[in-house]
Amino acid sequence: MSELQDKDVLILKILREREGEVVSGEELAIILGISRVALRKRIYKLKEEGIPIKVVDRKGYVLESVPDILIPPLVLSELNTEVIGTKYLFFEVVDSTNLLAKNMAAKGEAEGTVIAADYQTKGRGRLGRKWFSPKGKNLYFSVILRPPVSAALVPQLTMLSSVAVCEALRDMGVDALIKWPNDVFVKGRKICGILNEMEIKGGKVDFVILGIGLNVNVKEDDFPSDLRNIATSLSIELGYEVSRREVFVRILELLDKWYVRFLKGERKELFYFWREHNYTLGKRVLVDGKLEGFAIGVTPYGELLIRSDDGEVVKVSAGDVDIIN
Ligand code: BT5
Repeated sequence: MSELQDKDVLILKILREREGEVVSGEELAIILGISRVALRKRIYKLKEEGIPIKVVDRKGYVLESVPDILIPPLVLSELNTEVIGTKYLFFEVVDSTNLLAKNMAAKGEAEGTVIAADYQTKGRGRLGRKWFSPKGKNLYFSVILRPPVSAALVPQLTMLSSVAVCEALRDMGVDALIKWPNDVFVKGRKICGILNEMEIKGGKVDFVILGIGLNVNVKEDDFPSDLRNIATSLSIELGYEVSRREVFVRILELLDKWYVRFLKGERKELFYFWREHNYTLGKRVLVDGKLEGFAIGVTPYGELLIRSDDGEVVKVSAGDVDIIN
């Protein structure tokens, strides 16, 4: 976190700890080690960014409520992680957070940087498909990682992303399951899509982008007709509006937890979680419209094992899976 961001985060932490109470400018300025004029400037900037801090004449500042926005000082004031979110950037609109993250990573942006947007004009799925990304309702973000592992282990990061999202949703009481290789489903409908992209340089993994799109507050009517019967959102499932920021922070914290374990080589639990909350295993599936059989397992490298009707077991490392029953 930059020093500039640091001070804004601290202001918000203090005001939020004492929500509804007037905190004097003098006290805040002393804690932050800045002048009262400099403090005032920061407060007005935070107000411009959408945080409703009330200035009480000659008394100080009070935060009465916190809106559901994703600006860095607010997100960072709630986030408790080791690697993921060490730097966080938020944009009102981008073409695709994955494209932006890829460009930034290619220019050397550090591991752990998170890039989010309020909406995307060219949200991307796999194989050139589109990701429906309306404004102000959902989460669209990308994480830059530089794992010091061989490319063969990178598919485990897809597992890791879907596990983190699935765990966050299950903690909220939603019956989320992981559909191989990169989706999170609730009651047979897609709630989250994950697009992980890898760049290799000199035979080594240069960076990996984890791109996550989660439907949070879209209503059924908001979906285009082709998605209405196959997609869902947290608010549809829970019956109430959900704080995007709360879910975002929780997912980042879980990504961090699983990533730190991954780096230490502790991958068994990830595998167990992935298997236990799996939507694909044990089902009859059709892969890429041509290979039909039972999904019987997954390898440590994230490949799906299909037993076809003639008894042959086939490993699939990428593809689209339709569940037949
Ligand atoms: C995915 O692709 O599921 C990966 C989606 C990743 C989106 C995130 S958002 C942040 C980051 N920046 C990006 O530009 N992308 C990532 P795939 O498995 O190919 O699925 C795409 C298919 O999902 C589409 O063809 C639709 O059928 C369906 N779909 C599109 N938008 C959806 C949505 N919002 N909710 C549910 N399903 C959707």
